[in-house]
Amino acid sequence: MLTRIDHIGIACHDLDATVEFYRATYGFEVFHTEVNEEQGVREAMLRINGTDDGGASYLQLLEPVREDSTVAKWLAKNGEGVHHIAFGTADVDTEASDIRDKGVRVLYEEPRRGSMGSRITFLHPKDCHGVLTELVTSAAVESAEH
Ligand code: CMX
Ligand code: CO
Repeated sequence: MLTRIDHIGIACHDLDATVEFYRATYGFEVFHTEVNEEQGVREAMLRINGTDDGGASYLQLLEPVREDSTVAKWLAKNGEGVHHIAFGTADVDTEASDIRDKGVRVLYEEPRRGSMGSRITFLHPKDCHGVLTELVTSAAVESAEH
């Protein structure tokens, strides 16, 4: 079961400037930052709402750290903007396999490491009416269940 919108991924050229826009305009503060080398991004998670990790959702601001990263490629083609949406689930492995069985391309054989110790995978945008879709099981859910 997909239980919530975990985050919206937004691609930007300048992470610090984009973080400052969200702070100055909406009052959203940075909850977490990290570099994910595998994904080729430096990212800031801005937490919105929710009183704990189970209820919150995030904006994930993404700046490429390599020319050949997927986000760099996307920015060169589209400019800044919404890059993907991410649904939260307690069990990304089962969700991914159920969705694969429906004929949607799941990009990774096994979920990979995402923000804040989460496990993530992606569905091909061409199989999702143009929306790059991520499935996420947060570290909080993982540790509560295992
Ligand atoms: N949203 C919607 N459509 C997208 C897209 C996106 N974010 N990225 C690519 N596409 C479309 C392209 O427009 C293109 O369509 P056309 O053929 O009609 O022009 C098609 O998909 C192929 O795109 P491409 O530019 O040739 O790019 P690739 O096939 O090399 O890569 C994808 C596309 C989805 C496989 C790749 O971006 C990917 O592996 N994404 C998952 C990983 C990721 O996005 N990581 C960054 C975020 C990390 C995080 O969230 O933690
Ligand atoms: Co994401």
